[in-house]
Amino acid sequence: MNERARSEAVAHASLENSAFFMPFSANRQFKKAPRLFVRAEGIHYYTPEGRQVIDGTSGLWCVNAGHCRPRIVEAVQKQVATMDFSPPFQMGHPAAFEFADRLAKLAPKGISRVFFTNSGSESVDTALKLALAYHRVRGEGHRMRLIGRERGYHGVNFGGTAVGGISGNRKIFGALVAGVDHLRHTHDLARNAFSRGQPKHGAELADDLERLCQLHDPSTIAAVIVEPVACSTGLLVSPVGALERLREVRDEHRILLIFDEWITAWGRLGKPFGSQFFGVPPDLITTAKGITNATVPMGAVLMKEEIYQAFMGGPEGAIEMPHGYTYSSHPLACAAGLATLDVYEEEGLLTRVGELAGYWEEQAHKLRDLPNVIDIRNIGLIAAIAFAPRPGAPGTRGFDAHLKAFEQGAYIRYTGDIIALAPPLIIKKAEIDQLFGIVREVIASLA
Ligand code: PXG
Repeated sequence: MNERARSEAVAHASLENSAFFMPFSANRQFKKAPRLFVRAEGIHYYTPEGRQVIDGTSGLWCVNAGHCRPRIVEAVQKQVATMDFSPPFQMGHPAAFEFADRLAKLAPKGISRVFFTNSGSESVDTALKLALAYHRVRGEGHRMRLIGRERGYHGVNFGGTAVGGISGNRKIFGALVAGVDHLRHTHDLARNAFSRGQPKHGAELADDLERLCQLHDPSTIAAVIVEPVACSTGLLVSPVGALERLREVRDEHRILLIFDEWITAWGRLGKPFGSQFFGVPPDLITTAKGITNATVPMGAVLMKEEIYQAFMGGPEGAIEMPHGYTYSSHPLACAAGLATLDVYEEEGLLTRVGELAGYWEEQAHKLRDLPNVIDIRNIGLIAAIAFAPRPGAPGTRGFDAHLKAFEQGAYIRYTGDIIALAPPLIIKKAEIDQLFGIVREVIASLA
């Protein structure tokens, strides 16, 4: 056994019976042949045997400034040695207020208040509860229905699973939450294959919101939640005009529009938030991830001033929002978040994609000539490549691409027969070439 094989064997020997029940993973398959990372720096991961792997998906779409940035690492180290935890209910620590104020400055106009959570899933469930409670405190408690979109992903808590539209994530969890309905998804390969940026066709599908308002009566609807760009389901960019249409229906029926910006925020589209990129203002934004460069888990719900103010009408000593998490505004997360904003600002990362997106798009669409490629779509610093499924074995081409890429030095996400790329925003043009070079070889070698 050579040195590399031995160290891999040692690293893997003990995993097959490990107690760890891995999330969203094929546990038995993985534990037989694990793929492990032990170190990360910049745009690279390193395996136990020291192999360098380009991070083609920013971890899970979250390490926007690249890995182990010294400024963020030092801020967290300093904080953990100074104050590890502070209770967030009826107590506070200064960094939480400072961080919220800095986030509010980056947010779209009119969005001025911030509620902290620890993940995207918690942000979504928090936003849905805020929407229901907002209507209730304004005397419109009959607005109880929540609308999501087919193929949408809004995390894994009960509310997010219910408004989510990926059937595989819903079907084994019972009835979920009552009073939820869904818009149709906007994926239309026949009309939109190989779109660059927003697809041209499909805005009319957003008319579903008006249809559902008429079906249920607008006065029963609290909120609609969509991802401006649905990423988990394989990159579905909202077609030209679709988000605007949702906004019009929102204006007409006074329902709340929630954009789930777990991925589209933090510079991924070349603006701090995707809603600024699309020019469509929502009422609430849910986010997580890039908020701390994923160094410490954190999420947030950002909301319009009038939503916050609606809760401020009762007696001053009353708790306005009976909701929150023990780790909301955790000191380590706030320290990581403040340092992350410093890095974003100093390096211009929240707008850098504006310069890079054209080059990225060109390189992505060059893969069109490869066998089995049925679609390439992109926006900002994201691209997805869809393969024709193997007859009788859907999903296996996507998984094989993921495995082969890992062997050849690139970490890429896959969902079914679609691979997704979204590298850290610090990536250089030569590294983009290198990433697409590996992806080209991988696709060419796929049977
Ligand atoms: N909303 C959106 C839009 C998301 O994409 C969540 C909420 C949930 O976030 P948390 O932090 O609770 O996981 C997400 C998460 C992938 C992938 O590869 C996507 C997510 C998570 C893991 C993998 O597509 N999205």
